[in-house]
Amino acid sequence: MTETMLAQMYRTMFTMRTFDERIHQLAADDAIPGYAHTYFGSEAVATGVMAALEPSDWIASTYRNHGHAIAKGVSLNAMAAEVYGRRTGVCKGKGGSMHISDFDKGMLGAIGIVAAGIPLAVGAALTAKFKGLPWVAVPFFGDGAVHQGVFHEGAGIAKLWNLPVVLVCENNGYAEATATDYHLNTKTIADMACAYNMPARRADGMDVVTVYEIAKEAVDFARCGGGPILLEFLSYRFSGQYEGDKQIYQPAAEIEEARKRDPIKVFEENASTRGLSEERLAGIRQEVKVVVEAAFTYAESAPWPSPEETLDDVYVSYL
Ligand SMILES: Cc1ncc(C[n+]2csc(CCOP(=O)(O)OP(=O)(O)O)c2C)c(N)n1
Ligand SMILES: [Mg+2]
Repeated sequence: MTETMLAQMYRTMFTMRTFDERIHQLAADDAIPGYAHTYFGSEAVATGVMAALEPSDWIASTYRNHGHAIAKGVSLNAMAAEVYGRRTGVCKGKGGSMHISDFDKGMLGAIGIVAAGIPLAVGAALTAKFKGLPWVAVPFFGDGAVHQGVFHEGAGIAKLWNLPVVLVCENNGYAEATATDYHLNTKTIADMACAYNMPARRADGMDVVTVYEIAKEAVDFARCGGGPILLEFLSYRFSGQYEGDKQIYQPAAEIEEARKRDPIKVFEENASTRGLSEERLAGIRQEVKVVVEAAFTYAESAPWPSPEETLDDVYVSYL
């Protein structure tokens, strides 16, 4: 892996962290409408997987989508404006934090309904197969999503039709207040793939380089006609389920233990052996802070949609 690629990964992870720290504060101040969900603890997953994708590949996401959107290259200004509900938002202010989508960047959509991104990505993969396009489609979903019917429908049909899908499960230890160990019937999520005769990998989701290497192999496999594959990455949800959740069900010692493997810290600890100096990292952090701050400044003064536009782009017109 080149120094430029590693530096870019650090920049992406630090952008996610800085963006969501701002969201955390805005939600606490009641300055943004609607629910917000932060991605603290899983930054390495979206970053590593996206580094293995081509710009023309597709992803689908969840309400916890800011990290995915940032890694897929969605404009920070347009994301911040969206969170504020402004007209210049990426969905013209109609979606808010939970529903960021940008087809131009291959971001099919973030959806509040658990697991609902899976069939969207499988659909994109079906299009690729029909049209002979070299796309790979990646739905990101949580550990809780594997109990939804559409996870099984998506996995089943993707395998049956040999579609280029890389199913990426972010096992962050909790589905709302329920610990993963408590809600799973199988020992691991990766184990579920055998029901669909699908290959699977389970790996550390805190080290971005590990995530990248595993994702790259899986993406190449799917793109070359190998069919779908399930990846389970182990991370940890440092934040509550949503902004405002007090996390009373997550033991303090468990959070503290998990924070020792904070993906940004893990990267920084290994940076020098990977050829990146502390000065280089500090420079990246400085640049990121300026760019993220500028995005929120832009958003705060962006125009509101007018009342007449309320229903525009909400419903599809086939006329
Ligand atoms: C179909 C559906 N059922 C229930 C909910 C309520 N809900 C929102 S988030 C969530 C937990 C999902 O956990 P997980 O898939 O592990 O994702 P995480 O929040 O940990 O990223 C639930 C049950 C929902 N949004 N959609
Ligand atoms: Mg979860």
